[in-house]
Amino acid sequence: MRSKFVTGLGIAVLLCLGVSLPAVAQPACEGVCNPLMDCRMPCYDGGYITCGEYQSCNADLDGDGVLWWNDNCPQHYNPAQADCDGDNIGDTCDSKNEKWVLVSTDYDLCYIDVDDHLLFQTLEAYGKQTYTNVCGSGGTCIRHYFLGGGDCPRPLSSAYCCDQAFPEEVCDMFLKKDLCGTPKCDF
Ligand SMILES: [Ca+2]
Ligand SMILES: [Ca+2]
Ligand SMILES: [Ca+2]
Repeated sequence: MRSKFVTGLGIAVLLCLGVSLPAVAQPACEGVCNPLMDCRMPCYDGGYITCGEYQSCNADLDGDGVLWWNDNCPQHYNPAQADCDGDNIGDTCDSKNEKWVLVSTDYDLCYIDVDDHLLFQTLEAYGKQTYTNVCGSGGTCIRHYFLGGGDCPRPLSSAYCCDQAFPEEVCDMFLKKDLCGTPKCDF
């Protein structure tokens, strides 16, 4: 009882004299600090500091005035932060800078059986849609769109099957012809 009292009294005296107790061990700065780290992260580098003092946290590595966390191209100088397609990757570093806008729809220029099932079971008719890219290098692509389909008895001719599922003029226009055009859209 007496020894505990003496120990407590000793710590109280040290604190009153402004003597610091040993700090809790911190990880080495070089081990924990990087451009993605919170600048308040405490670490050890010859003294107890933070990643901010170590100058390796949430940095503006490309010097465009936007810190790493907020920079949509953290390793490319792009102070305007332009992002045409709105995917939070800046135009300067966006490998797929695409925003496709539908510009026209046609009815009569596509495959009627894109899956090649015409002689077996299924008819599928497709029209085409033309898209243009309003971002980056621009460009145009063509996309199929589904018009309709129907089942076809196996022994009947493909032309007959088509006429059963669609108006004759539709079959005449695009039976087994892929006139959708290229390049095909990859979406
Ligand atoms: Ca930056
Ligand atoms: Ca940047
Ligand atoms: Ca983008």
